[in-house]
Order: sequence, then structure tokens, then C-alpha cells
Amino acid sequence: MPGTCALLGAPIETGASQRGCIMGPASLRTAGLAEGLAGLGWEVSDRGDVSIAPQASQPHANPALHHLAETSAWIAALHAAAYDAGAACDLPIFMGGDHSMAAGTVPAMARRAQEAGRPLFVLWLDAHPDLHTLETSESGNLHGTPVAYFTGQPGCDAYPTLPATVDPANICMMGIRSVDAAEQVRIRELGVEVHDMRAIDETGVLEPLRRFLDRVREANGMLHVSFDVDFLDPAIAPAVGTTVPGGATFREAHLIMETLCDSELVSSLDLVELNPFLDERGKTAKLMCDLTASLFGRRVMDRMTRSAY
Ligand code: HAR
Ligand code: MN
Ligand code: MN
Ligand code: MN
Repeated sequence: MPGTCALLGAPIETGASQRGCIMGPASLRTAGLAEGLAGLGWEVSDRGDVSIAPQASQPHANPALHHLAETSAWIAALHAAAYDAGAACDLPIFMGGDHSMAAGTVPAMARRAQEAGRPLFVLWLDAHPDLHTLETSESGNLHGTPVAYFTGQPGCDAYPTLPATVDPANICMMGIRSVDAAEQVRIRELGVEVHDMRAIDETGVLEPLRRFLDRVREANGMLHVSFDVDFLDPAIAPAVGTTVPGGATFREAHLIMETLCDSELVSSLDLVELNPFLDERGKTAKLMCDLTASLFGRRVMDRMTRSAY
């Protein structure tokens, strides 16, 4: 299983309501992300951080929007850098940065999949569906918009033109527990598979995850995992600006990562919304590194055989 992994930093915070995510990549590095993966046999390279030039402000019909010009510039810069990182290794990790960065990374992976003649699937681990268009966002915080953008919804035209979109039928969301009215309507219209926290209480994480992974495998798909810190319960992961009570437990999260590892289907990963300014002695950063290690092969106990995931 070990192969090559590239780290790419996306220190973007203008999509979030609070500042601090700019320090996310540095915190993940400090917590030992690269060293942990190298210890599992992976060949890890750090491609450094993406940056953008200062932007003039860009007006929009929705006056609530914050930092539209910067976000568009980040999307373009991250798309290019993520595309290159994907070409350079087996499994790139995009270190955020707020979740607006997925508007760059996911389309880049969709373009790579398209060129390989394969569909891209997305596992979205988050308290939020991030399905606002630029027209429906009421908070104006653009980290609430990447899924609407990369599925090609109208109302995102102020963002860069998309070379490839993700089919909403290929998205699986888990952990959802904060949904705005416009997002609720869009989830139904698009038929996005959503396992909210109530569903996870009822079924556990394994059953819906296995069904989704079966679909990815049958379609010979590539699989991008977008992991928002607020997927986790705030008691174990306080370093996020948008905490929502009732999130995934330590073991639910590790079981997802271990199962993803066994599937050998994951082709790229976002670690997003880590706000080190809100962390407690690095606890959330360390947890995100440990969860990533589970995805990259770490086991508490050696197993004679791989689970049938
Ligand atoms: N839906 C809310 C809004 O648009 C909250 C979005 C928060 N998003 C994140 N990423 N923290 O998932 O303002
Ligand atoms: Mn602002
Ligand atoms: Mn999110
Ligand atoms: Mn979220």
C-alpha cells in the first residue's frame, strides 16, 4: 500500500467567518503530518504553500459576499497547484485552509479523472453540505459554496470557469447536521447522498461507507476525500470556527479512515477548516494527523488479513 504522497499547503482563511485557518498548514506540519506518514513507509514530499497576489475587490449582486475576488484567485491558484501535485504522486494531501479551497482542489481532481477516462467520486465529511451558490449564501462566507460550484450549479458564475464538474450522484456526505433552507432544497433536487448524524446514529458509519465504496469500485472511480474538522465532535476537535455539537466520535472517524485505507480507493485528500488559533495545545492538529495516518495504513493491531472493507 505505501506509495508517494505530496503535501500542498492552502493557507486560505477569507472563506471563513473567523480568522486563523491561514495557520492550518503550519499547524499540521508542526504536529508531524509528514513524519507520521514517512514512518508508515510512504515517500512524502512537501510542495510548500500556494499563495495569491493582492486582489482588487469584485462587486456582486449578492451584497453579503465576503472576499469574492480573493476566493476566485485562490480557486484558480489551487486548481493549478493541486493538478500538478496530483500528477507528481499517488496520493496528494491538500492542507487547509478553509473549505473554500475545495473549489480549487476538487475540480483539479475532476479534471485528472476526466483525462484518465474515470469518474471522480467525493466523500464529504462535514457538519455542513457547503451547497450554497453565490446567490443563495446569506452569511456571505464562501466556505459554504464549494459543492455547488464543483457540481456546476448556476449562480457560481463569478468563480473561474470549470473544466470538469462532479456528478452529484457521485457525492456521499457524512456527518451533516447544519443545513440551511436553500441547501436542503438543492440536496433534494440534485439527489446528493446525505448521511446526517441521525442516520449515522441509526446505522453506524460502516454500512453507508461500504455501500458507497462498492459504487466507486464498480465504476472504476477515483475517490477524493474532503475532511472538514467540524465533521468531528467539538469535544475532541475544538480548533474550528464553526463548531456544531453532536459530531462524529473518535472511533467513528478512525473507522472511516481505516476502512478507506483497506479499500485502496482514495486518490486525494483535503484536510480543511483547522483553525490553530482555537486549538488546545495542538490537540486538534494531532488528531487530524492521527486520522490521516489511519487512512495511510496505521493500525493499532497488526491484522493477518485486510477487512473486506
Ligand atoms: N451554511 C452556513 C453558511 O453558509 C455555514 C457554512 C459553514 N461552512 C463550513 N464549512 N464551516 O463546512 O454560512
Ligand atoms: Mn469578511
Ligand atoms: Mn465544510
Ligand atoms: Mn463544516
